[in-house]
Formats: sequence, C-alpha cells, structure tokens
Amino acid sequence: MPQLEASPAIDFHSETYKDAYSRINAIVIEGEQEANDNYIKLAELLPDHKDELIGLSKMELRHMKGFQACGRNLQVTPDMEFARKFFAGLHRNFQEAAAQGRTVTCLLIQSLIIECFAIAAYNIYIPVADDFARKITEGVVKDEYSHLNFGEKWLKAHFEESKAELEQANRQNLPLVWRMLNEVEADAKILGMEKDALVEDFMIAYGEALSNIGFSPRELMRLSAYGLASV
Ligand code: PL3
Ligand code: FE2
Ligand code: FE2
Repeated sequence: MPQLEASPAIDFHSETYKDAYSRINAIVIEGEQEANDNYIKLAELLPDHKDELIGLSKMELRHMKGFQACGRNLQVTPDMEFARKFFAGLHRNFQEAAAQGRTVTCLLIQSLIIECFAIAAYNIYIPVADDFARKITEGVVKDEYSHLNFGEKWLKAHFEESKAELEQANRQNLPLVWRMLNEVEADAKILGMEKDALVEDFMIAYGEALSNIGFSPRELMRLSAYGLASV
C-alpha cells in the first residue's frame, strides 16, 4: 500500500520531541519576554508613540503566557538558561543602542529582525504544531504582523535620516540571525521545521519590510543577504 501522508505523524510525547521542545519553547518564551521589555524601552525613546508601544509590549506578555501554556500542555520544562544565551547577542546590541539613544537601531533589531524571525518561525510551526499550540500560535502570528508594521511605518516616515544607521544596524545584527538559525536547526527539524524554509520565509518578510521602508530592490538584496554566506 502506498503511503498517503507526505511525512510520518509527529509523536508530541516522545522524549526526543520533548527534549527539543524544551529549548525551542524556551526560545519563544524568552523572545516574547525580551520583546515586551524592548517595546517598553522604545516607548521611552519615542514618547509620541508611547501608548501604542505600551500596547504592543502588553501583547508580547500575552504571547509569552500563551507559549508557557504550550510547554505545560506537553509537560515540558523550558530551558530558559539556553534561551537567554541564544538571545544574548541581539539583547546586548539592543541595550547598547537604547543607552546611546540610537532609536533606529532599536527599531531595526526589535520591529524588523526579531518580528520577521518570529513571523517566519511561527508560520512554519503552525502546520506541524500540536492542536493546542497551533491555536495559540495562529493568534500570536497575527499580532506580530502589526508589530512589524509599526517599525515599517516609523522608519518609512524617517527614511532619509535613518538610512545610514539602518545599514549599519543591519550589518551588525543580521549575521547574528543566521548564527541563531544554525543553533536551532537540529531542534527545529525534530519539531518538523526545516531550516531552508525558515531562511526563505525570513528573507521574504525582511526583504518586504525593507522595501516598504523605501530601500530599492538592489539595496534590499544587498542588505538582506548580509552575512548569509556563513549559513
Ligand atoms: C516577538 O514578538 C517574538 C520574538 C520571538 C522570536 C522567536 C524566534 C524563534 C526561532 C526559533 C524557531 C522555532 C520556532 C518554533 C515556534 C514555536
Ligand atoms: Fe510576540
Ligand atoms: Fe512581536
């Protein structure tokens, strides 16, 4: 008999799955927690947008709680220490930029890079998630588009004066994303997520964002592939 399924069913309760989930689940919990902190910091940097940014920060906290519930539902304990190390590079760069008032860099790190990373990861996770986590993730990913949109709108409105800092921030931070993808590749595969698909979806989301902000096709090719040779 030919097999009808394209891929074998995933056993969400196997030790292998739960072990990989303890790290991936921690990554998304930590990512949502840091996103919450980052939007609070952005609200200080952009007082004109304070209420909107505080609103976004609260959404991130809800996302975090949703993903904590996903881990509990599978009886997995998230490895938060692993996750903090995973985000350390982007975290440090965001903190340093915030301390120096480099708002454009903060927006690029949180609202473009991290949100596009989340959008790619969540969209690829949804079809291979357990039923409980799928419903949570579907709700979350809708919000992430609105967070990306905040960054795009602001940067588009300040494009000319932000351009040089955006290029510099992209050069500093995009290579970290490729490294993070390499670090998560093996665990993501156990969850049914392919690295090539993650890279592709990230590039599409990030390239679209750069284009919406005002970069030319030639510029965005150069920007979005920066550091990709190391993948
Ligand atoms: C900001 O709103 C969210 C920040 C979260 C970043 C998540 C990055 C995820 C990369 C890990 C790939 C596996 C995803 C699995 C989805 C549950
Ligand atoms: Fe989020
Ligand atoms: Fe977000």
